[in-house]
Amino acid sequence: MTAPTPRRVSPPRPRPPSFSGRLHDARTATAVGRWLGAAFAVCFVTGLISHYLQHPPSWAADSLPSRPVWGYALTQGLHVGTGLAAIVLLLVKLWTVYPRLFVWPPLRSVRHALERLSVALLVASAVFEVFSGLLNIAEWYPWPFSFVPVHFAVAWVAAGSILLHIAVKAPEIRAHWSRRSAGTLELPAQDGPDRRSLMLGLGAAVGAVTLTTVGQSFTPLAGLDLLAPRHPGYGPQSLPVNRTAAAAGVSPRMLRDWRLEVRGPLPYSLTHAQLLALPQTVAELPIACVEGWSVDAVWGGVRVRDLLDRAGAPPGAAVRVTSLEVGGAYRVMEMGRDYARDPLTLLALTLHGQPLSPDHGFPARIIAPNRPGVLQTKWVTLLEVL
Ligand SMILES: Nc1nc2c(c(=O)[nH]1)N[C@H]1C(S)=C(S)[C@@H](COP(=O)(O)O)O[C@H]1N2
Ligand SMILES: [Mo]
Repeated sequence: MTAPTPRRVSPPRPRPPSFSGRLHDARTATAVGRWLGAAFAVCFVTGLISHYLQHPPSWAADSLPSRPVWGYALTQGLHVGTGLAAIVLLLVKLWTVYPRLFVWPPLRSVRHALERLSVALLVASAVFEVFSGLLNIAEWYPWPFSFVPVHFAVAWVAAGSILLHIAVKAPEIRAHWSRRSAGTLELPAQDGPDRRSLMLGLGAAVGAVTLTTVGQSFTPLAGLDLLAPRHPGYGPQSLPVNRTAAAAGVSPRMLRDWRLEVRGPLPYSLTHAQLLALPQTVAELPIACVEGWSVDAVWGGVRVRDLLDRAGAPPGAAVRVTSLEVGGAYRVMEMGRDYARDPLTLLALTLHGQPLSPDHGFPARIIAPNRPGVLQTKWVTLLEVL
């Protein structure tokens, strides 16, 4: 007699949850994904515009467009507006496709593993972009790296993985693009009330987020601006402030013997009173911050090109502007020829007819058309002809 061989007990196979509703199918994923893709495309293009206005390649630096004057306010408002909408769209899209995490077996082939890896990269980079952007507009930086270069670099990762995802999913996207596209046997392709409700809810959520924040750059809707971190009318002289004089370490003592120094072929310096005695220009121009708020204001001051001409600058000259501020990333700024020659580019001395408040850059600041807020240098002390 032989002992009975012990029977092998195979471990129970995990039973994945099953999802049968229409809200997790390819048609819903496509319907939400189209909007999300559009939002990311707008964010990417407007982000590139902002990046290249701030860091132009040397061949383009002299001929950046200074018109329309509100160009940067528009592109940056779109960037932050579509970025906020993308948070809602991304969360709904992830909810729609999360059952894919339970597909068994998780990895079927090398090809399938690569496809899953690209989706992991897509989700991680997209989540990082929208949430790092959100924290940036709230000026909260709970990370050890510098926001701008990392947000810019990860944008390329997100853009690349979105394009790859679209390419991989092209047949499914095509099959589910329109409401009447062919469904599968188990799930006919008509849009049921459940999917319509989801899309309506999504539209309402995106609408609510947009309406309660867009007023920070689109001032006709400023009254609805309940959730944005900035409000157009708040701040000294009815204009928000990103970095106060105190935060920048600019004290009244530093301003006591203030003079504007202009270096060039014919260097000179001017006191505040001498600057006010020069021909003044008034221009209505927006401050448009990278963080998505913008406000139109009436600035008065001396044309930068007049100051450069007086220093004997050649007509094609660019200019380097330096602030009194001691540290800070925006202490020194360069401006190419077309900005420097623009008749609306001012060394501003007044705001809404009053002397600049200390937080707005007293005694003098740069204001130029179609220019990122970070380059509208405050507390200017030195202009150098380049
Ligand atoms: N010297 C200096 N200028 C600066 C800054 C700064 O930090 N230092 N911040 C810039 C930024 S980010 C913006 S949006 C505008 C804000 O201008 P406001 O404070 O006059 O509204 O100033 C710009 N000028
Ligand atoms: Mo800014």
